[in-house]
Amino acid sequence: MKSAGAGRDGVFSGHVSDGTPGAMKRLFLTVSDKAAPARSGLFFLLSLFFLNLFLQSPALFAAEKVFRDPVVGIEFVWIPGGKFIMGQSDAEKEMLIKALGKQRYEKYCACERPRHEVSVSGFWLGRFEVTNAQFRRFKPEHDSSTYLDFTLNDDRQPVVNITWYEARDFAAWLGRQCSRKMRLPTEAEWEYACRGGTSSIRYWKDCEPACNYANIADLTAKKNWPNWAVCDCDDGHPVTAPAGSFKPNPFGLYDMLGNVWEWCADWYAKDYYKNSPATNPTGSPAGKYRMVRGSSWDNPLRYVRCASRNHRLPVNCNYGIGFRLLLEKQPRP
Ligand SMILES: [Ca+2]
Repeated sequence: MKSAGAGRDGVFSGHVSDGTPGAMKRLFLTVSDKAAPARSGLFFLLSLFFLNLFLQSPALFAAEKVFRDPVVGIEFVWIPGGKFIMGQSDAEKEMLIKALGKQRYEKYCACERPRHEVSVSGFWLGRFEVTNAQFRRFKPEHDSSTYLDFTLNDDRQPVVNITWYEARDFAAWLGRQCSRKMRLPTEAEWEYACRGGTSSIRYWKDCEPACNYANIADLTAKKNWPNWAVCDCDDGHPVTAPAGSFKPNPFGLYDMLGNVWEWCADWYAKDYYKNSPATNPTGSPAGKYRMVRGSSWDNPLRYVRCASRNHRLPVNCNYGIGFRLLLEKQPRP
């Protein structure tokens, strides 16, 4: 704990663990000169009482539960388990058919239906997409390369041009270093985290500019590539943006939409939603493609949706695909 100074109005701040590995709770106690008599034993006892009350109320601090791995420094946010409606809504379907036509809709977007209820258990998820600097702790020689004249390789940009296998192996490597189980999220975990309790197409309101929340194909991109279909707003980034450059979703996760597509654990199967288990679904048992979710810096708004599904060969390296890590819940000591 540290204080802003004794004998004047100030704020004490510090971190207190609640026993969950890595779960830290930030406490703020304001102390005023007017409260000088309160240095008495009565005040001390009352403080202890309220401190204990806070510690007994995990929901109060749910948004503050964070685990930072000690090797690479990836910050994980606790995502409490729950139920949600997974998949594309009727309104979304109508919008997509209007934009793409019935044939292209069937080819690219019909796999996002039917909407169905899914339950997921709680887990920790990377607050940000894994960056080049973090990935190079695992593979120092990795180069995310460039897109035309623009670098994709700065330390704070999300790592790209990696295969699904490299993303999986990074998770296993870091998990071993930390004696924790880390992996890629399943599609269901990813979409649940992306929605953050919202049921709309995106985790922001339709009236808000997408460029406040996501790095997508925008007016800055159009300055460089006039033929691109772009969103009518300016996010300031022609290619990948440094991780965490935009507003977070309600779970405090950044870049769940936009910046880069994110490798997920599941195999792709077009009809999977018709048969998906209702609890912790893990995708098709076999397949040819692995799932990617979340859209990237070169996508127009119709791809930028929590329900949007895409897939690639696991050996594919792409300038628009990266990943974020999931840390499995640890048993309490
Ligand atoms: Ca952009």
